[in-house]
Amino acid sequence: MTTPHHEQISAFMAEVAAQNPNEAEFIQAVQEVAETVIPFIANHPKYTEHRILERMVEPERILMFRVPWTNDAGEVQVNKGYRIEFNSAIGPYKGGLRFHPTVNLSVLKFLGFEQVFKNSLTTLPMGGGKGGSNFNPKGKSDNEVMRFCQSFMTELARHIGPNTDVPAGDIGVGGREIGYMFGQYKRLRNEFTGVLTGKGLNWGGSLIRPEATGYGAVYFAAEMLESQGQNFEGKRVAISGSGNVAQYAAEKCTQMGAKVITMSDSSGYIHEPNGLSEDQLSWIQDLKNVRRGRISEFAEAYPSATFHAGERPWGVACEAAFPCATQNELNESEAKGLIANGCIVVAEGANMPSTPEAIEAFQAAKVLFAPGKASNAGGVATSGLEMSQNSLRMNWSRQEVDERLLNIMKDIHAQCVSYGTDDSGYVDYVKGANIAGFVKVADAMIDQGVV
Ligand code: NDP
Ligand code: 2IT
Repeated sequence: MTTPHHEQISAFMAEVAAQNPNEAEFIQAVQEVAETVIPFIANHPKYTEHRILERMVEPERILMFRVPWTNDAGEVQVNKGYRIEFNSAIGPYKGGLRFHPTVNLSVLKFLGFEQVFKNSLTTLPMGGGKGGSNFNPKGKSDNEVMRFCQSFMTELARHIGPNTDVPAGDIGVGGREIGYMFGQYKRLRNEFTGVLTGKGLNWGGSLIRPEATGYGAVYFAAEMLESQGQNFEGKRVAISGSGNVAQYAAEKCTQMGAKVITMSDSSGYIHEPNGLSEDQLSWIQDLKNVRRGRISEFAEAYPSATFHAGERPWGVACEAAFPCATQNELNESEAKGLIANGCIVVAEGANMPSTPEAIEAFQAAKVLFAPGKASNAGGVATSGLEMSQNSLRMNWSRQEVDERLLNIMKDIHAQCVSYGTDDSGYVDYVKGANIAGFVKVADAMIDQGVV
């Protein structure tokens, strides 16, 4: 890429690459920020003087620990545990825990880095962090998951707290895992406190938190469409994933009059050309959240649908796409296929699901493209609302939380428009989100001195 600041960006990235070898995902996430923020900094020398970006790419603290546990056969198992406390300039470290065999330092550093910008965009006082383990919950019994979570929390509890670091869920960590970890924290500390978010409703959780990431992504996409005088009515929507984010993105799209024609998991995607009905979506929620089965079973239960083994859903014709599974799950040729098939809006529910080349293709075609750090911020924003309710020792109604979520997503959209609109009127939401997220954290870092 050639910009007036090409040399500064290259020099900065060469240093980041040298300092963080073998961390491809982390470097990818930093590169995207550097390309948009370095040209901005060039006109705001205070950020250069205080070496803000150089400090922001270095996590404040990285914790790595052993997680030993025993399986149901009584055999000793061992996994790696991590927590990356990335930036606390504007609030306690905040961000999810991911349990997946692909978890490593690079993946968690990319997620933690993006979380800093995302949390800043929510308008709430939250710093950024991320953690997790290479533990694979698939195929494990509830008792095995419980023993793993208890062992993981036995170490993590030393480092977190409601005013220090507040973890939540991510891939492989949902209500069940948060429950086991909360129970162990309470037992170790003898303290009932809001140390985790995504809690159960009768022990400190917030209404709408389970729905928030998916709903928020759809609210954000609706704002983008509205800016072009459009809405979701009758639009065909392709969604990847079938976990927490995907399920509630599908629910909200359907409520807004769209037809959700695909969902997926790591073994393939299902295509339901008529659009998923409410009953079919409930069936998928039960399949994934209760029976913990595979998406292929949907096509066996509903003959109107087809299952495409080993494929991703981006080849279907649709007007809107929500990648809601994992990083780098939508590449350049898939992006070009979506564009050729008439896709006009893409909102990332997952973190960094589009490759840099895919993003470039979307932007070149003037597709409405929202990066995850803007469009999936509804999850952590509602975690912030859960923290507020815990501090107040009160619970807000479903309607109250949903309205706050909607307003936060509108606010994030406005911030992106404010920093990302080019001379032709096209909004570069990547640039807008990166600069708006950066400014708030950077100014706080300057105020707080060299720490
Ligand atoms: P879940 O564990 O609930 O669901 C994950 C889904 O993605 C499953 O369908 C899973 O399929 C699929 N998936 C995971 N890894 C891969 C892979 N390597 N290849 C193909 N498919 C894969 O996670 P969430 O829904 O919570 O998270 C999904 C994404 O959204 C992640 O990027 C996460 O970081 C992001 N996110 C989540 C938030 C939240 O509040 N939960 C908030 C903001 C972003 P399978 O079951 O086969 O593994
Ligand atoms: O990526 C994310 O924003 C999350 N997994 C949610 C984090 C949170 O603290 O709710």
